[in-house]
Amino acid sequence: MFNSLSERLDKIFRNLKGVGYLTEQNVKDTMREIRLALLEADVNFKIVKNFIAEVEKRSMGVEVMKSLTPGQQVIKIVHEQLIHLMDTGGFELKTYDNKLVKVILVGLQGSGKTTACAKLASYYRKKKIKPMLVACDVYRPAAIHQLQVLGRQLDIPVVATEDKDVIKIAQTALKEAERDFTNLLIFDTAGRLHIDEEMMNEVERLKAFVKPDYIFFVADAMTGQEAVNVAQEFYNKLAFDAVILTMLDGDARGGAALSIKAATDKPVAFVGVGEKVSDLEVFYPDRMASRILGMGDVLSLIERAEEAFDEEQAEKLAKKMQKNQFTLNDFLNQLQSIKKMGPLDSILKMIPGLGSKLPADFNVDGNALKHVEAIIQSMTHKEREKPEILNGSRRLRISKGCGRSVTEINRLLRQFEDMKKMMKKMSSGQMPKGMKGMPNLPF
Ligand SMILES: Nc1nc2c(ncn2[C@@H]2O[C@H](COP(=O)(O)OP(=O)(O)O)[C@@H](O)[C@H]2O)c(=O)[nH]1
Ligand SMILES: [Mg+2]
Repeated sequence: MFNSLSERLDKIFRNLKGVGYLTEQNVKDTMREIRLALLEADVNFKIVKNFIAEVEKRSMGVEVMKSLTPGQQVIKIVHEQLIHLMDTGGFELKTYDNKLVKVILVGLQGSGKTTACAKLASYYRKKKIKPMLVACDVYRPAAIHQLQVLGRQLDIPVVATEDKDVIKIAQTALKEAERDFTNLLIFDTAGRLHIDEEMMNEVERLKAFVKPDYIFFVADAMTGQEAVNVAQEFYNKLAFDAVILTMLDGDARGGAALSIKAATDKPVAFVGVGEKVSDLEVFYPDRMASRILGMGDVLSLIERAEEAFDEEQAEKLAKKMQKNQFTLNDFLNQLQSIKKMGPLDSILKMIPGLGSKLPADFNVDGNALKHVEAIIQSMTHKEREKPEILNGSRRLRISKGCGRSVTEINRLLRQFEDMKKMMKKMSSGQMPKGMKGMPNLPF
């Protein structure tokens, strides 16, 4: 899928190969190509404009990672930006086994609503939820029949009456749902080929009466630029909660997936990937971004390069440890990048032969860490590089600065020295058996 877009980007980045660094000009050239590719893939032009501006801004400011080529660096940014654009913000259709949740599906005719109703019902029944379907597409007898067939196939009840008024059908459905202890009531509605006042008003009335917990807008991934207008009109009238994007198994282009979220700020929650009732998947922006780029190999390469980047840094530190040049500044840097790089234990694990010898319960107390950080931050740069200059009056000043006692500062410095000695020993291969000589770490 998304063939043209992925091929297009592939070609652009092939052209970028061999360029040593990202200049203003080659970022501009690349952005022009990406803009064309996205437009060709039917992404709405306004969304393309914002997207490009954002990617360009990020590309210009960024330092090209040593382990990436400039082309890969741009792909990384485009990929991240695509994910950002399609972010679901943690959207989830919440169901309960002791409470009724009501859902209405809306969208144009042929977008896959009726099929999606059955898919959703089947999906949630697997989660021990009791679904029921409601046929509110009163204009086409075939549509009612279609839902009934799907319901029979799944052994899920379908409410279908002779009424021509959707409110009457909904009334019946709500009663039956209550009697049946249903947890999930899914309303299928009529769609037209184009936006239509009458149809919109009908769904609005249904919404007012049913008071649904969720409204899903069902969109065909094959619809291009038009998807944005349709989504926006539906959103203005009905304020839907999320999108089900169908036909993603076909030759669909990227447009709708990218555009609807940006236009309505409502996330894609599910994707339809086939005609069978089991062909429903939860939407993952990162997977979709990878599919849009069609560059699985390149992306995994980038991931590996990023890991290598972390390892590079860690190796530098390990060398410093070996040479006994590890300072309080390095230590502070480590503390501060704990979230990103993993804590000191991960650095220690980088030292050849040590990783397997660390005790299993080797971990770090978050609060103690904050105190250590505060103490080091109250030192001058020079003090951190050469802690031996820390005399009594300096220690008193630091104590006042960080609100920790001098005793605590003394303990930290003693432990840091012990730790350094230990690191040197360990990294030169003189590991004490079973970590018996392990000093108390400052946390
Ligand atoms: N390939 C494919 N076909 C689908 C998908 N969802 C629905 N369809 C088919 O698209 C056609 C229209 O679907 P339908 O549910 O009747 O659309 P509605 O008019 O919105 O209710 C039917 O032939 C479905 O089998 C999908 O995700 N992939
Ligand atoms: Mg239908």
